[in-house]
Amino acid sequence: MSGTTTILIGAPVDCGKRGKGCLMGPDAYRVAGIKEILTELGRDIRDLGNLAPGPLPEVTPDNDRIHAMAETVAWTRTLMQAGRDAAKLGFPIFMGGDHALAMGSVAGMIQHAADLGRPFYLLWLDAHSDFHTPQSSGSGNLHGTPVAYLTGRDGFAGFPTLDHYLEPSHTCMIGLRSVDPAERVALKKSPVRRYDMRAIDETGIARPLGDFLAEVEAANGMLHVSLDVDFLDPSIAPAVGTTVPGGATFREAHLVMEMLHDSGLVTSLDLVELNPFMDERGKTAQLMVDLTASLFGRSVFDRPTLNHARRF
Ligand code: EXY
Ligand code: MN
Ligand code: MN
Ligand code: MN
Repeated sequence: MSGTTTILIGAPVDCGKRGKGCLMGPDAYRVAGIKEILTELGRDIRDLGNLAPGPLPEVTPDNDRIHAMAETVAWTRTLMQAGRDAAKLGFPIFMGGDHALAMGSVAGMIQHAADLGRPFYLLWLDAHSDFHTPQSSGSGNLHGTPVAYLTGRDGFAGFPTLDHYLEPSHTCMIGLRSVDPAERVALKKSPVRRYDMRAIDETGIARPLGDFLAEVEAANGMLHVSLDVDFLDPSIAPAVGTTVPGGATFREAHLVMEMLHDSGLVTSLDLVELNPFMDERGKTAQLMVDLTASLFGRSVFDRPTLNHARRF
């Protein structure tokens, strides 16, 4: 991980679905000690506080199922710019907020990588593929659409047009276990790499991640990690509105973060979908912060010779 400056960006986005509570996420991460823990690991922390969306645009949703489109567009613009600015100074951590925030955070990181002339890669750790378009979404909840938007799929009229989009083949989804039929059809036609929980059961989580990291490293890519709370098994991470049984275990999740640290490839991070209103004495918030600590190098012993981009 290059440089030591880490920029905390509070993104209390709560418009990506109907159920409320993710707006409390950024403050829960602060209460769980994100700044102190990363400082102990040698990072220089700047906390930008909680951002607010810009003025609401006049936009007409494609259909009347779509929830809070204007607010989501406003957040996308705000986070894209804030992320692009922050990335020039250090490593941005977007503290959500629901997963709709990734429309802006990842869009900003894509433009930043393009500014530097480097390829951009996305690791999507989630029970869901979030690959709906506004037309295919049955719920109309836009937190189920960011990967479709970022890869430039049709159907996002009214959302910011991007100078650069995400290459579907540079996207790796790990943890899938709730993919809607329309998403499955679209994914089958796409080179997005996708690993469901059965694949993890069969090979372990290190193999698919190691393969992806090796590709990012070979390309000298920049890697953004988008960590959805529901990637984790609900028994260890109950504070999310979209729990799906059979998620990543405590050790699988930490191993992912430890390998990401060892790779040295990660340049930005989203922490999304935490709903502190549903938490049990802060345990999910604490786990998300501890996983972030693993990503930033917390370990029992140093492992200076390991490089997980090559090992698996
Ligand atoms: N696929 C479902 C929908 O579109 O409503 C559920 C999406 C949940 C999205 C969460 C954040 O990962
Ligand atoms: Mn998600
Ligand atoms: Mn999810
Ligand atoms: Mn390529």
